[in-house]
Amino acid sequence: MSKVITLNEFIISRQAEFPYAKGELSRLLSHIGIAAKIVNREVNKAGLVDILGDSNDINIQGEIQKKLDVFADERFIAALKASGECCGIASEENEEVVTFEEDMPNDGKYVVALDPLDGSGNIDVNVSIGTIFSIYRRISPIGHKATREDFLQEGTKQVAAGYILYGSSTVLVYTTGRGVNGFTLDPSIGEFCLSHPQIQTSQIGYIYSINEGNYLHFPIGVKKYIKYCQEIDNQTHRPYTSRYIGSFVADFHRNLLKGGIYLYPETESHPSGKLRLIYECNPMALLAEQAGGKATDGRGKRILDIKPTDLHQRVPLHIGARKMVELSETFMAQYS
Ligand code: AHM
Ligand code: MG
Repeated sequence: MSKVITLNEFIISRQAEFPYAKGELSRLLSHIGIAAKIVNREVNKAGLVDILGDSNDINIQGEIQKKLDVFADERFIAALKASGECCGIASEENEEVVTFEEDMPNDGKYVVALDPLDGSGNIDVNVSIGTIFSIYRRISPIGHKATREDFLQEGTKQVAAGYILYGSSTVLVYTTGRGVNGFTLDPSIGEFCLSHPQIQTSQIGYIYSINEGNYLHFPIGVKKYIKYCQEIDNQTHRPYTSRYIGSFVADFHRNLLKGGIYLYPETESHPSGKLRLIYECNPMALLAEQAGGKATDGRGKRILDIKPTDLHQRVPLHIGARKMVELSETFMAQYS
């Protein structure tokens, strides 16, 4: 029987890859793993407990009910704080940077950007949802509060990124810039175990993922690319399969393993696309590139090279198999 490698064993075994590493990033990643298990527990019993109400609802005990995304946000913030290595957090749930000024010395070297529970529309209907995280080395001086500037760094500066998918099983996938590895939670022992070592994605896939309900509002280049995906051509395995869950983490994970492209282009209601650069697109772009894929804004700009100007900034996204992303960009260049 082959030996099971747990997430913590794996993190520690990889620490030596970083010269002068003192284990700080390892500790941070381990704490993310702990928060993931706690959130997973709540996600799994979401249908049983009264946790799905509005954040402002008062339950029968007179307590304020928390929506699962607020709960996840609090859990991840608590875990990152407990690690002692993180001095600030930017999250989809919080307008401003979260810092720990009162009771922390602010000597953590890292900041973490977070979408604590993505795919919120799927929470109460038992469809996969996920957490996305992105870790940067702070640029503000150690000992002071983290600043917005710590988060407004290009995606190329990420030291680690990953996601947790709460699906038919719970999977944690992460990269520290040396390949992508995936771990599946074994509920019987409560550990994430290495299940997908060194993930590589296909150069060309046969799945396209986009919310086609918005078709009329897409740029012409995207419309033409969708039509290309739907055309019949045996040699290029077309028509491709259309798959869209509406949970970015789940759609990305499927395409990463099976080969495909995910698109969220600009539309009338979302003129810069819908997804957020700092805590949705950048971490996934790093994972995609590390797995041999590609991520751009559809107009020739690499996602990881965009200099963010706002914590919650949105950006159009074409991500996945390298050749599919490149072809979608060719259509955009020609028609849009
Ligand atoms: P959220 O952060 O509010 O959950 O929104 C992000 C989600 C992604 O998970 C998903 O890919 C996308 O929104 C779906 O959007 P749409 O319903 O417009 O297709
Ligand atoms: Mg989100």
